[in-house]
Amino acid sequence: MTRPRPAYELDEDPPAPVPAVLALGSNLGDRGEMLRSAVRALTTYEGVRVRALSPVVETRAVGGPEQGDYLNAVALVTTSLSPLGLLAVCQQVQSELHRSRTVRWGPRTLDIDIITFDDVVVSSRDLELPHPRAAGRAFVLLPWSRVDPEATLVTDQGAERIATLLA
Ligand code: PH2
Ligand code: MG
Ligand code: MG
Repeated sequence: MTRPRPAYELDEDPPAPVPAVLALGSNLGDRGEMLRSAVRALTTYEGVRVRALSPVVETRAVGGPEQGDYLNAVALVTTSLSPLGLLAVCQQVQSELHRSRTVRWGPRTLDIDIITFDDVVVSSRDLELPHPRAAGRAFVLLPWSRVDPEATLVTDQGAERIATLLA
């Protein structure tokens, strides 16, 4: 199946604001305050509107070394930024909040990942959309399903309802 190409490139702003889904996680320090600060910081960016927030869920760490439980949440946003522009905002918020993470998959004060960006499906060196591991991650799907029960995610098997993926 060939998909229509998105009307814009990874570094090109969409012609009108588009929906995107962000996943937030923290398992170091004051985890709840870290997630709240992250959302507050996101709202200060001109090109990003936070539309809805999921409940915060506590989850066992998946992968990596032995580490503490995470608090995870999902934010539904609309953005007038390009995919790479939104990624830069996520990275800037992480560094504004002094993200600390020493090992890949290891404990971190804050992680913000783009899960979906409009209907863009792309695999580039800088960014993969949708997030390549989201479909298998309950710590993303569970909070997402709480804030948007009807959401779907494009996987290798095509678009799947996240409720189905979660089950
Ligand atoms: N993030 C990871 C690896 N493992 N586990 C949970 N429960 N929550 C996370 O946010 C998480 C993880 C890498 O980003
Ligand atoms: Mg992550
Ligand atoms: Mg990340």
